[in-house]
Amino acid sequence: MNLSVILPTYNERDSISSLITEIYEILEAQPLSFEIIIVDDNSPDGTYREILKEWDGNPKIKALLRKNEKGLATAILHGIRQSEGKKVIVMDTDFNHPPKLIPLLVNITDYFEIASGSRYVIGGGMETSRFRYAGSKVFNKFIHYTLKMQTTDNLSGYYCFRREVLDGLELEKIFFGYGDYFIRFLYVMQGLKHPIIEIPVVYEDRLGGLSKTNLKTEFFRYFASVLNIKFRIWKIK
Ligand SMILES: Nc1nc2c(ncn2[C@@H]2O[C@H](COP(=O)(O)OP(=O)(O)OP(=O)(O)O)[C@@H](O)[C@H]2O)c(=O)[nH]1
Ligand SMILES: [Mg+2]
Repeated sequence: MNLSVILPTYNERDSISSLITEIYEILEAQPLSFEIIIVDDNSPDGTYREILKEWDGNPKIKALLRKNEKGLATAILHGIRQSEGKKVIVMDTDFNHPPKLIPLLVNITDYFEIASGSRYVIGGGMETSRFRYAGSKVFNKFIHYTLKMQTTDNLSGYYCFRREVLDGLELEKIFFGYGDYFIRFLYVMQGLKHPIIEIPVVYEDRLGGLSKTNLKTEFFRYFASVLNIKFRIWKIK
Protein backbone atom coordinates (compact mmCIF):
# COMPACT_ATOMS: atom_id res chain seq x y z
CA MET A 1 0.00 0.00 0.00
CA ASN A 2 1.46 3.36 -1.03
CA LEU A 3 -0.51 5.81 1.06
CA SER A 4 -2.73 6.06 4.13
CA VAL A 5 -4.69 9.24 4.83
CA ILE A 6 -5.62 9.67 8.49
CA LEU A 7 -8.69 11.76 9.28
CA PRO A 8 -9.51 12.40 12.98
CA THR A 9 -13.11 13.49 13.48
CA TYR A 10 -15.14 14.93 16.28
CA ASN A 11 -18.56 16.29 15.32
CA GLU A 12 -17.80 16.66 11.62
CA ARG A 13 -21.03 15.17 10.25
CA ASP A 14 -21.62 18.13 7.91
CA SER A 15 -18.27 17.96 6.16
CA ILE A 16 -16.97 14.41 6.40
CA SER A 17 -18.74 12.85 3.41
CA SER A 18 -17.83 15.60 0.97
CA LEU A 19 -14.26 15.61 2.30
CA ILE A 20 -13.87 11.85 1.81
CA THR A 21 -15.38 12.14 -1.69
CA GLU A 22 -12.94 14.88 -2.64
CA ILE A 23 -9.90 13.02 -1.27
CA TYR A 24 -11.07 9.78 -2.89
CA GLU A 25 -11.44 11.39 -6.32
CA ILE A 26 -8.02 13.03 -6.06
CA LEU A 27 -6.36 9.76 -5.06
CA GLU A 28 -8.16 7.65 -7.66
CA ALA A 29 -6.56 9.89 -10.30
CA GLN A 30 -3.07 9.10 -8.94
CA PRO A 31 -1.03 6.01 -9.82
CA LEU A 32 -0.97 4.66 -6.27
CA SER A 33 -2.76 2.33 -3.88
CA PHE A 34 -4.35 4.05 -0.91
CA GLU A 35 -6.63 3.83 2.10
CA ILE A 36 -8.52 6.54 3.97
CA ILE A 37 -8.77 5.93 7.73
CA ILE A 38 -11.22 7.94 9.79
CA VAL A 39 -10.88 7.89 13.57
CA ASP A 40 -14.03 9.12 15.24
CA ASP A 41 -14.29 9.57 19.01
CA ASN A 42 -17.95 8.63 19.20
CA SER A 43 -19.10 12.10 18.05
CA PRO A 44 -22.52 12.92 19.48
CA ASP A 45 -23.60 14.42 16.13
CA GLY A 46 -23.47 10.98 14.44
CA THR A 47 -20.34 11.49 12.30
CA TYR A 48 -19.56 7.76 12.43
CA ARG A 49 -23.06 6.77 11.28
CA GLU A 50 -22.83 9.27 8.44
CA ILE A 51 -19.56 7.68 7.26
CA LEU A 52 -21.02 4.17 7.38
CA LYS A 53 -24.13 5.35 5.52
CA GLU A 54 -22.04 6.64 2.64
CA TRP A 55 -18.98 4.39 2.60
CA ASP A 56 -19.71 1.06 4.29
CA GLY A 57 -18.40 -1.80 2.16
CA ASN A 58 -15.73 0.24 0.37
CA PRO A 59 -12.43 -1.51 1.16
CA LYS A 60 -10.44 1.72 0.75
CA ILE A 61 -12.38 3.52 3.49
CA LYS A 62 -11.84 2.34 7.06
CA ALA A 63 -13.92 3.97 9.76
CA LEU A 64 -12.64 3.40 13.28
CA LEU A 65 -14.76 4.22 16.32
CA ARG A 66 -13.20 4.93 19.70
CA LYS A 67 -15.71 4.72 22.50
CA ASN A 68 -13.53 4.96 25.57
CA GLU A 69 -10.93 7.46 24.56
CA LYS A 70 -11.01 11.02 23.29
CA GLY A 71 -8.40 13.46 22.05
CA LEU A 72 -6.93 14.62 18.78
CA ALA A 73 -3.34 13.36 19.13
CA THR A 74 -4.18 9.87 20.43
CA ALA A 75 -6.85 9.54 17.70
CA ILE A 76 -4.21 10.27 15.06
CA LEU A 77 -1.81 7.76 16.63
CA HIS A 78 -4.56 5.14 16.70
CA GLY A 79 -5.16 5.73 12.97
CA ILE A 80 -1.46 5.54 12.17
CA ARG A 81 -1.15 2.24 14.03
CA GLN A 82 -4.06 0.75 12.10
CA SER A 83 -2.70 1.96 8.76
CA GLU A 84 -0.57 0.14 6.21
CA GLY A 85 0.65 2.77 3.77
CA LYS A 86 4.36 3.36 3.17
CA LYS A 87 3.51 7.05 3.37
CA VAL A 88 1.02 8.66 5.75
CA ILE A 89 -0.89 11.93 5.45
CA VAL A 90 -2.61 13.54 8.43
CA MET A 91 -5.12 16.34 7.99
CA ASP A 92 -8.11 18.09 9.58
CA THR A 93 -11.56 17.07 8.47
CA ASP A 94 -13.31 20.42 8.31
CA PHE A 95 -11.75 21.63 5.01
CA ASN A 96 -9.31 23.96 6.83
CA HIS A 97 -6.71 21.79 5.09
CA PRO A 98 -7.43 21.78 1.35
CA PRO A 99 -7.29 18.26 -0.17
CA LYS A 100 -5.90 19.60 -3.46
CA LEU A 101 -2.42 19.70 -1.84
CA ILE A 102 -2.37 15.92 -1.38
CA PRO A 103 -0.66 15.04 -4.71
CA LEU A 104 2.15 17.51 -4.00
CA LEU A 105 2.60 16.19 -0.45
CA VAL A 106 2.82 12.64 -1.75
CA ASN A 107 5.12 13.48 -4.63
CA ILE A 108 7.58 15.58 -2.68
CA THR A 109 8.05 12.94 0.03
CA ASP A 110 9.86 10.89 -2.62
CA TYR A 111 12.64 13.42 -2.06
CA PHE A 112 12.13 14.57 1.55
CA GLU A 113 11.12 12.29 4.38
CA ILE A 114 8.56 14.75 5.72
CA ALA A 115 6.48 17.39 3.91
CA SER A 116 4.49 19.81 6.00
CA GLY A 117 1.93 22.45 5.06
CA SER A 118 2.85 25.95 6.21
CA ARG A 119 0.81 29.13 6.37
CA TYR A 120 3.99 31.15 6.80
CA VAL A 121 5.99 30.46 3.67
CA ILE A 122 5.33 32.54 0.55
CA GLY A 123 2.00 31.52 -0.96
CA GLY A 124 0.63 30.28 2.37
CA GLY A 125 -2.09 31.94 4.45
CA MET A 126 -5.40 31.63 6.19
CA GLU A 127 -8.77 32.61 4.76
CA THR A 128 -10.40 31.88 8.09
CA SER A 129 -9.27 34.48 10.62
CA ARG A 130 -6.76 37.31 10.43
CA PHE A 131 -6.51 37.33 14.19
CA ARG A 132 -5.57 33.65 14.37
CA TYR A 133 -3.19 34.04 11.44
CA ALA A 134 -1.29 36.80 13.25
CA GLY A 135 -1.47 35.05 16.64
CA SER A 136 -0.14 31.79 15.26
CA LYS A 137 2.60 33.63 13.41
CA VAL A 138 3.85 35.26 16.62
CA PHE A 139 3.63 31.95 18.45
CA ASN A 140 5.59 30.21 15.69
CA LYS A 141 8.31 32.87 16.03
CA PHE A 142 8.38 32.12 19.75
CA ILE A 143 8.81 28.41 18.94
CA HIS A 144 11.56 29.27 16.46
CA TYR A 145 13.59 31.25 19.01
CA THR A 146 12.89 28.95 21.96
CA LEU A 147 13.39 25.54 20.35
CA LYS A 148 15.49 26.57 17.32
CA MET A 149 12.92 25.08 15.02
CA GLN A 150 13.64 25.58 11.34
CA THR A 151 10.03 25.01 10.32
CA THR A 152 7.90 28.14 9.95
CA ASP A 153 4.58 26.52 10.90
CA ASN A 154 4.76 24.13 13.84
CA LEU A 155 1.03 24.10 14.41
CA SER A 156 -0.46 23.22 11.02
CA GLY A 157 -0.92 19.47 11.45
CA TYR A 158 -1.29 18.97 7.68
CA TYR A 159 1.62 16.77 6.65
CA CYS A 160 2.92 13.68 4.94
CA PHE A 161 5.73 11.42 6.11
CA ARG A 162 7.42 8.18 5.22
CA ARG A 163 6.41 5.57 7.75
CA GLU A 164 9.97 4.62 8.64
CA VAL A 165 10.59 7.98 10.34
CA LEU A 166 8.54 6.60 13.26
CA ASP A 167 10.66 3.47 13.64
CA GLY A 168 12.00 2.90 17.13
CA LEU A 169 10.22 5.90 18.67
CA GLU A 170 7.98 5.79 21.71
CA LEU A 171 5.04 7.34 19.95
CA GLU A 172 2.88 7.82 23.08
CA LYS A 173 5.48 10.33 24.21
CA ILE A 174 4.78 12.46 21.13
CA PHE A 175 1.13 11.87 20.34
CA PHE A 176 -0.75 13.23 23.32
CA GLY A 177 -2.63 16.45 23.94
CA TYR A 178 -4.11 18.54 21.15
CA GLY A 179 -2.32 20.40 18.31
CA ASP A 180 0.77 20.71 20.52
CA TYR A 181 1.66 17.11 19.62
CA PHE A 182 2.73 18.47 16.23
CA ILE A 183 5.37 20.71 17.87
CA ARG A 184 6.80 17.59 19.55
CA PHE A 185 6.60 15.62 16.31
CA LEU A 186 8.56 18.23 14.32
CA TYR A 187 11.01 18.78 17.17
CA VAL A 188 11.84 15.07 17.31
CA MET A 189 12.09 14.82 13.52
CA GLN A 190 14.40 17.82 13.31
CA GLY A 191 16.51 16.35 16.13
CA LEU A 192 16.81 13.09 14.17
CA LYS A 193 17.89 15.17 11.16
CA HIS A 194 15.10 13.96 8.90
CA PRO A 195 14.76 16.31 5.93
CA ILE A 196 11.55 18.35 6.29
CA ILE A 197 10.19 20.49 3.47
CA GLU A 198 7.42 23.00 3.98
CA ILE A 199 4.93 23.72 1.25
CA PRO A 200 2.52 26.67 1.25
CA VAL A 201 -1.01 25.98 2.46
CA VAL A 202 -3.93 28.38 2.61
CA TYR A 203 -6.42 27.36 5.29
CA GLU A 204 -9.94 27.47 3.93
CA ASP A 205 -13.17 28.09 5.83
CA ARG A 206 -14.53 25.18 7.79
CA LEU A 207 -17.45 23.76 5.80
CA GLY A 208 -19.80 23.21 8.71
CA GLY A 209 -19.92 22.13 12.33
CA LEU A 210 -18.19 23.89 15.18
CA SER A 211 -14.58 24.48 16.15
CA LYS A 212 -13.25 22.29 18.96
CA THR A 213 -10.50 24.72 19.76
CA ASN A 214 -10.80 26.81 22.87
CA LEU A 215 -8.20 29.44 22.04
CA LYS A 216 -7.36 30.43 25.60
CA THR A 217 -6.96 26.88 26.92
CA GLU A 218 -5.03 25.78 23.86
CA PHE A 219 -2.70 28.76 24.02
CA PHE A 220 -1.68 27.87 27.59
CA ARG A 221 -1.36 24.20 26.71
CA TYR A 222 0.87 24.96 23.70
CA PHE A 223 2.91 27.46 25.69
CA ALA A 224 3.46 24.89 28.46
CA SER A 225 4.39 22.24 25.89
CA VAL A 226 7.09 24.48 24.38
CA LEU A 227 8.51 25.30 27.82
CA ASN A 228 8.45 21.63 28.78
CA ILE A 229 10.58 20.82 25.75
CA LYS A 230 12.88 23.77 26.31
CA PHE A 231 13.58 22.98 29.96
CA ARG A 232 13.77 19.24 29.34
CA ILE A 233 10.80 18.42 31.54
CA TRP A 234 9.57 16.58 28.45
CA LYS A 235 12.06 14.26 26.79
CA ILE A 236 11.63 11.53 24.24
CA LYS A 237 14.40 9.48 25.84
N1 LIG B 1 -10.96 11.98 16.81
C1 LIG B 1 -10.90 13.24 17.29
N2 LIG B 1 -10.79 14.28 16.43
C2 LIG B 1 -10.76 15.54 16.95
C3 LIG B 1 -10.83 15.80 18.34
N3 LIG B 1 -10.78 17.15 18.54
C4 LIG B 1 -10.69 17.70 17.31
N4 LIG B 1 -10.68 16.74 16.34
C5 LIG B 1 -10.55 16.92 14.89
O1 LIG B 1 -9.33 17.62 14.71
C6 LIG B 1 -9.42 18.54 13.65
C7 LIG B 1 -9.09 19.94 14.14
O2 LIG B 1 -10.13 20.42 14.99
P1 LIG B 1 -10.77 21.88 14.80
O3 LIG B 1 -11.90 22.07 15.73
O4 LIG B 1 -11.05 22.11 13.35
O5 LIG B 1 -9.57 22.77 15.29
P2 LIG B 1 -8.99 24.04 14.58
O6 LIG B 1 -8.75 23.73 13.13
O7 LIG B 1 -7.85 24.46 15.42
O8 LIG B 1 -10.18 25.06 14.75
P3 LIG B 1 -10.95 25.90 13.61
O9 LIG B 1 -9.96 26.81 13.00
O10 LIG B 1 -12.00 26.61 14.34
O11 LIG B 1 -11.50 24.90 12.62
C8 LIG B 1 -10.83 18.39 13.10
O12 LIG B 1 -10.77 17.48 12.03
C9 LIG B 1 -11.61 17.80 14.28
O13 LIG B 1 -12.73 17.04 13.88
C10 LIG B 1 -10.95 14.66 19.22
O14 LIG B 1 -11.03 14.78 20.45
N5 LIG B 1 -10.98 13.43 18.65
MG1 LIG C 1 -10.27 23.32 11.89
